[in-house]
Amino acid sequence: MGILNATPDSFSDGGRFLARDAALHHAEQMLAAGVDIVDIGGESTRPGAPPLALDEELERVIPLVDELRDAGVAISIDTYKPEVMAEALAHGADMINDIWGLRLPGAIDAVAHSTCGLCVMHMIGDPQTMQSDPAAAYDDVVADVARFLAERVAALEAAGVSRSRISVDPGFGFGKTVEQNYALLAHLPRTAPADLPVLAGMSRKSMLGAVTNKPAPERLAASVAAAVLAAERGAKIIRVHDVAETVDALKVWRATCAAS
Ligand code: 7PM
Repeated sequence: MGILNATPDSFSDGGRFLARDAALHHAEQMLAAGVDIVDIGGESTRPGAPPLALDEELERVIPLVDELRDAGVAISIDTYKPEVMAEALAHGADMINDIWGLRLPGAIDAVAHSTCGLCVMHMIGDPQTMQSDPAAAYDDVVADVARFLAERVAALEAAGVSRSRISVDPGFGFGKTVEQNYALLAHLPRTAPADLPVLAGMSRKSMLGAVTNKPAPERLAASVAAAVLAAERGAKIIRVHDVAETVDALKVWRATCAAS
């Protein structure tokens, strides 16, 4: 899954992909590099970031859905707003990726009657408050995340959503300490119901900066390493900025799997 920022204030792309043409160019590069899913995000979820107005998010996201709908790639929408979900699905989006785990009022209703794929992510608090005291937020981070994700899956199934549509994500960097993020990576299979695909998103995140001592633009090698470690632990979808490099690394991992 390649990240397509339709936001002017993302911490690692610094607004370079604000312009629609630039976003489309970026999408084409990801397609050429072998991406399977393009994840379009209109709102930065940077800790402390102000929420984006609905109209503005729609204006950033929907034209990209229209442009990429027939490009031969699955389109995912990174949003927690039910109105954006509904509008993107009406325009042909294939998947909804919600950092709020479809917890906001109306979110489940917005997706229940479609056949789109879903990603349910774990997050404690909200993007403004989640890093306030992550160390104290869990008994056992792996068990707590697993319980949360199982509950969200149950809520979706109770609303009539088929399990076959759902993927789950421990939410790296969303209200976790560095140690907690690495515990989730180390024990990735235990964070999720065994039958559901796991999505892992660590690309350029601060858990990588914490051990390499490098800023976001210099976390490529660390991001690729994290992607391979997640794949090795069963992740089926890896959310990344650097598609070409990650695809190469995963080819090496897959060739090794095939030989073992
Ligand atoms: C600022 C801070 C900008 C954080 C962007 C981010 C995930 C996601 C994001 C993830 C799923 C980023 C995050 N992260 N969706 N959306 N899983 N499913 O670093 O880990 O890309 S936004």
